Amino acid sequence: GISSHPVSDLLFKNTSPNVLYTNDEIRSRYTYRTTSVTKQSNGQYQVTPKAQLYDFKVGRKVPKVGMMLVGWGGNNGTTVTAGIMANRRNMTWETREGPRAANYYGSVVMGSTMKLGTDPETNKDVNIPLNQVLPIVHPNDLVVGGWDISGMNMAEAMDRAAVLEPTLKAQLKKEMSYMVPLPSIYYPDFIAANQEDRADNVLEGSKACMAHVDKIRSDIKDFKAKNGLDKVIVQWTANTERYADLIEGVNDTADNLLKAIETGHEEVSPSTVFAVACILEQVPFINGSPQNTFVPGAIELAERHDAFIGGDDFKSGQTKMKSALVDFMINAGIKLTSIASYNHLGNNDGKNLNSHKQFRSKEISKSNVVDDMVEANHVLYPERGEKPDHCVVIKYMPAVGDNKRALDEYYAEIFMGGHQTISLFNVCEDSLLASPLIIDLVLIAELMTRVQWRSCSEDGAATTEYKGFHSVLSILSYMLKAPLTPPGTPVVNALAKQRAALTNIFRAFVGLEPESDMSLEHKLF
Ligand code: NAI
Ligand code: DG6
Repeated sequence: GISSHPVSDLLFKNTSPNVLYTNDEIRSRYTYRTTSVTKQSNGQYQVTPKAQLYDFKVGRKVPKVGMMLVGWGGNNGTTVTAGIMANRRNMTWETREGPRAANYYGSVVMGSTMKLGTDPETNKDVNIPLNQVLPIVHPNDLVVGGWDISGMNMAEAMDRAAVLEPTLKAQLKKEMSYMVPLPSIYYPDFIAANQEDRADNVLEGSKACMAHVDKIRSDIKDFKAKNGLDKVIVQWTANTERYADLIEGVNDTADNLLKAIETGHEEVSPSTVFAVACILEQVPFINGSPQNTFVPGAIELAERHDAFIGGDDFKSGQTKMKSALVDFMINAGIKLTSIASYNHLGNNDGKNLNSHKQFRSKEISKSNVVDDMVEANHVLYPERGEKPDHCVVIKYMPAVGDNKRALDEYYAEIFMGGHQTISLFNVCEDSLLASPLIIDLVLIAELMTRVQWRSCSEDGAATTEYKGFHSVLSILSYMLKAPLTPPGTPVVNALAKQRAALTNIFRAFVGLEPESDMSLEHKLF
């Protein structure tokens, strides 16, 4: 039953006997209902409803958190840092369109709401901000730091990025000029050759070594100590790297990967070295770029250390739209037959992607994002392996800077051999879309470090010890183009499903049923 512990810091209280509020935790007992399906020899499906009881507990104490970014001096790094500082100080600034004020638009945690339930008196839905469902860190309280191979201070780097208004930058300039990225590791073979001229802040050595792992670990420890932090989350928002070759004996297992780092194998990328350092330090590490940072050995290492990892590649403009639109079309019974995705951009990301191997990493992450939706519909796509043609083009056009242009044509077959063509022109201010995702990834990853679960039998007796979620945080999928999932588990790209998974898991932690949108209360009377 409900304890007498204070719930006054929470926006709502669940009166169910399945939820218990203690000083330190919210505990819920939750029945997870699924459907087991087996195909009989006569072709008929046998369907069996299943119910599994779980206990969840979520720590209520919101910790002091540091966010360390790899690639801090880049467009995303400078923009998210400036954005947090501007919000923290409630800044306003003049633009030619009038005054603007700091906000967190584009953050699903800070800017969206979730239906809590229905008010019986008014019969209307009650919606609450997503960040009020559970105790979540406020981004204004994040302490930001990180590494960059460019030693430019953050004020100058913010100018170089050319994203924010001069009137805002002027207010942030002084404080940001004292922020200087830590030296980073630079293995030139992994990013485009055209990045070499900014690499003036690098640690000695041009291939993987344990000294680099140790240095990153000590940077994290120092940052934590210096700022009095309870936790640190690290995120890769540095340049897109080329894929690392997957080689047996090198990066296929945790032990081989550690050995490969010790012996300086050339197929270990900087991002994998960062991931390994964070895993060993038990600090969550999220990859915001498309390369295969999480080689099998890195995933095994994370599992071994119960460390959280998440990735890959922020899903900001074009792909977010794609994973909503394709979901709509295919679920509407419309046969999508081709997607042509063209984009040009003029920021440093675009410059780096001008190089073929780095482009290839991005092409892969942008191309696989409709596969699950297509595979789920064998009515429209009856042939094995049948899928829409999908082409991704990226061109570097310096003049447009961070204002990426994304042009998409969706071509579909409709009733009786007809066609539907949807053309989209999406002008995405790239770093302004990516920055709130960086924040969401940190806030949700941090929350997951405070969640524990155990299984129970039907009579309610615990059958396992409490432990954390699986190391691979697939709950972060909504923010990512190529979601990493625990080995052997399916990838979900459809945007609505990703959001439902996120909000329904949050609901389970506070003893609420998944939102079914049945609204029977408005239909049965
Ligand atoms: P950027 O090029 O402005 O910033 C990247 C920064 O990383 C640069 O300052 C560079 O000096 C630094 N860097 C490169 N290698 C490094 C290393 N080994 N260690 C530390 N720093 C290193 O790029 P931007 O626009 O900030 O994007 C960052 C990444 O995020 C790119 O990989 C991009 O593809 C990815 N991304 C960006 C999205 C967006 O909407 N802006 C969306 C999806 C992914
Ligand atoms: C060009 O596509 C450059 C890329 O880095 C993208 O800007 C970035 O991955 C965001 O892509 P999307 O498809 O999520 O808008």
